[in-house]
Amino acid sequence: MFREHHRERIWPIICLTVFLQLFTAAVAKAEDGYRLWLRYDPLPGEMIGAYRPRVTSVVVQGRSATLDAIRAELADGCTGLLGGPVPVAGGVDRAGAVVVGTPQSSPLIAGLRWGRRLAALGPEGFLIRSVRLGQRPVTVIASDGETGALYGAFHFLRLLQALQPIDRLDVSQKPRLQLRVLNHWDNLDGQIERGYAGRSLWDWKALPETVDPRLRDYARANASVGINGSVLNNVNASAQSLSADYLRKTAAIADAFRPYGVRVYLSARFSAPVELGGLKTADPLDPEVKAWWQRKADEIYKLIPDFGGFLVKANSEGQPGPRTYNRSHAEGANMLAAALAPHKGVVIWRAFVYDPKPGDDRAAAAYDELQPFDGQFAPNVLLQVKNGPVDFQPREPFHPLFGAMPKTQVMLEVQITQEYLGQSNHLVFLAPMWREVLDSDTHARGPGSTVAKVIDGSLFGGRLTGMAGVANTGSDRNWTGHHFAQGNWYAFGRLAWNPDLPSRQIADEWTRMTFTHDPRAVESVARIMLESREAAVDYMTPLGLHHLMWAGHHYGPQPWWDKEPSPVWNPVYYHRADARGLGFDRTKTGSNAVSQYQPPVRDRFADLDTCPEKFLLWFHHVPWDWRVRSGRTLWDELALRYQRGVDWVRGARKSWDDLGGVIDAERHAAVAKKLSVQERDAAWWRDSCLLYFQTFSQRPLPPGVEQTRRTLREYMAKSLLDIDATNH
Ligand code: GCW
Repeated sequence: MFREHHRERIWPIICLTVFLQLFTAAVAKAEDGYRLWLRYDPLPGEMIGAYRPRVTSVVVQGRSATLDAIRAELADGCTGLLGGPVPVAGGVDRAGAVVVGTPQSSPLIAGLRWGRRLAALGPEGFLIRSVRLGQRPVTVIASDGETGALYGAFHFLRLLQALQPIDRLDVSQKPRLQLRVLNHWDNLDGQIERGYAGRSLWDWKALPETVDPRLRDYARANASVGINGSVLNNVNASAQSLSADYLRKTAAIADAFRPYGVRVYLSARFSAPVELGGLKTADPLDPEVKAWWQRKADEIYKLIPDFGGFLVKANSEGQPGPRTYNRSHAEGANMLAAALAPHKGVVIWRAFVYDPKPGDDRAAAAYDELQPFDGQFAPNVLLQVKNGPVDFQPREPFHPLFGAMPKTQVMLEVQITQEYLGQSNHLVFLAPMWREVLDSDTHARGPGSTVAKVIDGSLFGGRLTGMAGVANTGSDRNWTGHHFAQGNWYAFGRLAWNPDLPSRQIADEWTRMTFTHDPRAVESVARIMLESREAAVDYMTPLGLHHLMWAGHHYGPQPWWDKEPSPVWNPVYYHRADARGLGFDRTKTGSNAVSQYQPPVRDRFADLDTCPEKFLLWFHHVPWDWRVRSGRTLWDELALRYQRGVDWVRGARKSWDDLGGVIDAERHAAVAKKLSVQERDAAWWRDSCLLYFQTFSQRPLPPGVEQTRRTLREYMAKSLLDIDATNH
């Protein structure tokens, strides 16, 4: 009787509890983008059915921070993806175990005697194989190093997430590049230079006592795509970051990243011996300066034994450097390299230097300044070269230094954050842009001498290799501001791991991991992504135009601007429009920057008839009535390209709208809103550029190009950023 009575009273409580649980589950599942591509939501039912017997338990023998991370990631990941518990087990007690580790950590793996194969793949490489252990079919993920085992675990999860077969696995991978590094342009006050996704993830005030748990997720995300380094502070560096106080804070971050194989690096201000050490000079040949850096290096490595090294922006845009003391870049880099060498640290020296001397071509400056020093850099120095010779434009030809420094370890720098590409408002998938530079043929050792082969060391040799990406992450809940900008972080990691990976594959796997498995939707989203960069080039800077962005913040167009103190910060410097035509003559009759390329490349670019149309106005000043390949005049073609860019955004909006029922409502709405801004911006770009260039061409807009909506004066009055509060 009592029981019955009790039951009646307890029912409403049970209902309430169930309701609350469902409610919290729904809230927890908020699609705010925080989970990135590591969502681990249940896969389609038929795939769960296929995978289930092959993924029954997770066996990670041994203990260490990395092994614990592997165990947790695999158990969570498999449990989530397969819609039911995949327990952690101590040994192989059933078919379908997933066994992970190194020969050192795992007797099971040691027993397989894969030592030689594993050694050949190195501590970051891995094998994933379907084998039998004690008659039971299992999957083994093995590496010579724990980080490699972690990468293997993420690779296995990615196979599931991309619905790939896992029954007869024989995967063998190792990274093609050694340094796969994010460059954070984060200032110590929490602001991010060229950051569009909130504030810095590093809370310097709270460190080292409090380490934001979010840093673990940051490190996980990086490890999941093989990123193994993170430069914490802006290349426009404050010496403060090398002070004892800040080094302790950096050490706390390094501790949080270490289990995930992410090493920290710091940008070093070249004048730190003066600012921090009270020395009179930072001359790299001064013995006291050398000794100061050596002591600093010793101090750092005591706190952070696996510290990666220094990134240096020297004598560029007001930064101090060896040139200040009449020393060369090589002398500056080698002095720092000597301080780091005993600790196995590296110096990453940036090639982004340009001297704004009147009459110089900015695109030629880095080559002039650095190429003569080929062969003079110490063995632990890498030269970090931006993809193109100017500055992260929507399109640039590859940087001529890639084909011109055979005796130097050259690494590639790309910009993940979209400084010149619509910041966090425009959907622009950057893998195709990076592919374009990686696939560019420098002809340095005959045909086939691609930039990818230069940076992976296979063309010129070289012990150290790498690729850097200027990060697009920040404190925004979805990490990158635009949901699709996550795809650029992802793509950077995947390409740094394997610079041959097709953009299509990257787009496809990211879409499945991040949004949906619906085949129609995957197709449509991947198509939008793959077309987006070309579209941005069309509506911003078609046919080789560049640097037309609003001065300072670089959002929106300002082709008319000529008021910056340095001529090379003015758009008019780059487009050179006049009554005759448009474009920068970089051939013999102009700056002759084209001569910095190897002869076959140089000749192709220098000849108006063979120059690829996408670089036409980069290398040539072209008459308005010049007939381009379509048979149209330059002016008509230019106008139609701008229109094509706008039309593309309209089409993308429609395609996205059609996915309304397939993509979750929260992210669908957020992206839709951004796409509407992108359409407005694209039309704004078209109208202001065409109206302005028309003042030179004096020709009407061809049929098919919409009439402009405002007057040139109105476009000149305010930047898009000023009329738009949604971009932060
Ligand atoms: O792209 C330009 C940016 C600067 C940046 C510089 C660089 C960190 O406008 O903000 O400074 O390049 O790469 O050093």
